[in-house]
Amino acid sequence: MGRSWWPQPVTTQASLMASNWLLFLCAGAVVALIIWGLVAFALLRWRRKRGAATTLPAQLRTNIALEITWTLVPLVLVCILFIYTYRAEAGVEALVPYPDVTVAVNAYRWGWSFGYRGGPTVQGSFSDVPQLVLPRNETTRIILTSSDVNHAFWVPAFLFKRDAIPGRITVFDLRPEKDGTYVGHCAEFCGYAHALMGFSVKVVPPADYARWLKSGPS
Ligand SMILES: [Cu+2]
Repeated sequence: MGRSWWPQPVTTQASLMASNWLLFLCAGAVVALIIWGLVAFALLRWRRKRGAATTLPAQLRTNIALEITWTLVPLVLVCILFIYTYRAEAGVEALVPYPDVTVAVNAYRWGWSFGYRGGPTVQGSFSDVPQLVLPRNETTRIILTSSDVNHAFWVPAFLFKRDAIPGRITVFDLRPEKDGTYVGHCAEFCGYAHALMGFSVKVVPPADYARWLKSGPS
């Protein structure tokens, strides 16, 4: 698909977030167009005529119908956005009963370890950041924690970020739908080498993943 100015969701969960974002964008654009239209109309319709005296226009006091309208319309709009956001987030948070792959992700100062259930544990270095390999169109359960301070697991292409908190386990599912290599990074300032705390995610066909799991990381 190539580079795009529009975020291209890579996981099933990211698609939910992307469509929710699109809904907000459209709702905001419609509201902006109506307001700019009304402002432009008022500016043009009631601007002072050349040479006309400066008199104040008629001053209105209360207009119950108007007051109710401009209270109810935003209220209804916010309620609709709330419901759709709630549904999108519930979809992102949902856990399948039997994930295909389980990876224990541990964040530490300053790096990541990826421990595959029934497979290797991968750890990297500053110059050679670790890679999280995931099978395409399968659900991977991530069990996230930290062994020292707060970090955050962030993969921009997945439109997803979660805090890694010491003493607490955070569980989520990822289902990538597109092969490729994606950038990941710690998104919680955690000390002087925070900027070097990167990783990458490589999404591969399931057969390649099975082969990789057997032979271990190269
Ligand atoms: Cu960190």
